[in-house]
Amino acid sequence: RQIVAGLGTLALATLVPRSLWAAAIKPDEGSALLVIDVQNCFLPGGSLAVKDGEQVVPVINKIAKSFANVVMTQDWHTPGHVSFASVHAGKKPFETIDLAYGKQVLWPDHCVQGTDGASLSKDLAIPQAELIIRKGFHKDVDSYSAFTEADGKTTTGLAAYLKARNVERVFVAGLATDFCVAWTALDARKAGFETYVVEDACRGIDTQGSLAKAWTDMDKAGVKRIQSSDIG
Ligand code: VGL
Ligand code: ZN
Repeated sequence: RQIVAGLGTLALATLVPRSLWAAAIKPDEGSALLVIDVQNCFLPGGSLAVKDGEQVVPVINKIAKSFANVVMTQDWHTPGHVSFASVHAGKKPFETIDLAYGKQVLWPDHCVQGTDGASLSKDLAIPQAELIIRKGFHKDVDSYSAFTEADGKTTTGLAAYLKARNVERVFVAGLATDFCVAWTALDARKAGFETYVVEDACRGIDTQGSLAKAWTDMDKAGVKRIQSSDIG
């Protein structure tokens, strides 16, 4: 009997769109959407363009309508930032170096403070967004995560902000899945938030296996992987 019921569920799950059988996730007052780094540098024509990055914008605009709380982040580097390959003699973008706080991937110059490349996409349509967290503004420390810089200890203040506003659940979307989205989601778990990553509202860079590793790490940490169609 149980086996028959199990097969029935399986058949239902494969034949009927998930949105019709899975309980929809309804963001409430205790939920926040974190929109990560949807900035010109990571979009087509940008210096660190993420493949198909522009495709996240309409998806994020749509799900944002379900959220009372939306926080956006902005990668915000000094000129000559330590994460730029251009400041390390003989190094090229996507190579790595060892810094005091650990391994650092080196990137093309991107998201320099005050430049057009650092601006949020003009196609984002989220007027209720309440806070923009800038990160990576210390010249010698990178910060993929919206919560904690790459030294593992300097906080951006985001966890305290969300807790002060009684947020218990965060939904993460944006660019790039395997760097700023993943690090943000992992830190959200460490800070005690129920954490969802909206897969189709993100795109990855995928260098040296980084995308598969990010999903494995997030899965292990209890991050829930969902689709935008699960929300509503
Ligand atoms: C990012 C690489 C360097 C990101 C930021 O937003 O994922 N990736 N800086
Ligand atoms: Zn960066």
